[in-house]
Amino acid sequence: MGKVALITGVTGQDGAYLAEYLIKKGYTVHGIKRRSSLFNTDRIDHLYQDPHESHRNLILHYGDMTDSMNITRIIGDVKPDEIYNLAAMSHVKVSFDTPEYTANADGIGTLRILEAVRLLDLVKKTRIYQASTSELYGLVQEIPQKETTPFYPRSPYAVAKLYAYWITVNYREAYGMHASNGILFNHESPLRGETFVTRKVTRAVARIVLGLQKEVFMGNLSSQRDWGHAKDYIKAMYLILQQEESDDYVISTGVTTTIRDFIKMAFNEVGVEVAFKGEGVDEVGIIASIDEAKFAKLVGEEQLAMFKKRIGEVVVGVDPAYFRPTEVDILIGDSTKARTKLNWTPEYDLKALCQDMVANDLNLMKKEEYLKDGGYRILNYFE
Ligand code: NDP
Ligand code: GDR
Repeated sequence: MGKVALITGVTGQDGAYLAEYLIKKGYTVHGIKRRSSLFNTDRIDHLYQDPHESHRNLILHYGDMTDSMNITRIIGDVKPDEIYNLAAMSHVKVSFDTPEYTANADGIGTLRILEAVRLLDLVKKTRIYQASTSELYGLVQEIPQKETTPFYPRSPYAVAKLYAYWITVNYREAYGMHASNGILFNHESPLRGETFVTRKVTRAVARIVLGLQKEVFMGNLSSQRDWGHAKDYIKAMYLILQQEESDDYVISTGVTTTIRDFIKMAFNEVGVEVAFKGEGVDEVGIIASIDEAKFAKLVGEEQLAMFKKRIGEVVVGVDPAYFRPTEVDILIGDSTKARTKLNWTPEYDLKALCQDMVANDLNLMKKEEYLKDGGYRILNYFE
């Protein structure tokens, strides 16, 4: 018999990759999905099986991290070998608008899982992975950040995740639970939510070169992030739960890059050189030059003829609406512990990640004709 895993947040970026990975390993995966007025299962539709099939390896349950009884009932029914607690209100900027909800879902939500496992007498059976975050380091006290670096959270999201981190450690120490924190640095992919910075950029690049959008407005261009590929990071989650002893691990690439440089990289993927000039809210990115052969091959001859006319024009602007009340300026992780103890090594570097995301969004935007206006407006109001 294969193992049974329960994934909260199965409809999210990481939940989708992890579900696929575990199913391939022979697991039966149970996923918790919130009720929504639309399906919202795009990321896992390829894994979906009709409930009438006799041997399913993906089973969905309606649930919510804010509902203790529901969480306890599902864990009691499923009796999983492993729980991956990935569900969260995961957008840092939005957490300033919804701080109480964020504390409830991201902080107390984790307690609900731990307490359910304890009350249901599953402590010896069930291992728990908690999705902790590099946002815990916030106003960084050390560069690079590792497991022993003190935390200094800078958003309601990070403060909620700080509670989740420590309650996980506490239940491990108090009750001998196999409960571990993965302190994951930013990880992205073609499945990344559209309002996180990398995906906002790769979508915008695709739309701009296809002539669907003139310009993209960004927030703080100078912050620095250590970005990896979600496909590599979900493997670390799995490895953490396969260890005999539970423990906490930093998962990162060890390379940090500014938002500005990521924008340049993304445009470069389609042969466009963007140069930045000006400062603060007046900073702009302009089209400096085009590698015509590359652009024509990837985007199209027709689009090249149009885009050449835009050399010298602005494609990136700054809108202070996207600034955060308190910012995390720089993140760079030291994942030596995970690399030595878990034998974890990422396959993707930032260039390969960026290439994957731009290629995906280019294909998508070539199809997504209906997004012509709506997609652009949504991006500008809700990031
Ligand atoms: P996503 O935002 O893509 O996915 C979050 C998931 O949580 C979605 O399935 C969402 O459901 C679900 N969810 C949100 N609120 C609730 C709730 N109240 N009850 C039940 N489910 C809920 O996040 P990622 O996949 O990127 O991240 C996974 C986890 O890892 C999160 O906890 C995040 O905070 C953390 N993390 C992420 C990092 C990253 O760089 N991606 C880095 C470090 C930590 P719905 O689809 O309905 O919105
Ligand atoms: P982050 O990711 O806050 O690090 O949290 P995000 O991609 O939202 O921001 C990264 C940095 O980019 C700057 N930025 C912008 N961000 C967004 N979203 N939109 C913009 O227009 C923009 N312009 C500049 C931000 O200010 C920030 O400095 C992510 C989430 O996945 C968390 O759940 C996770 O815990 C951490 O990564 C690790």
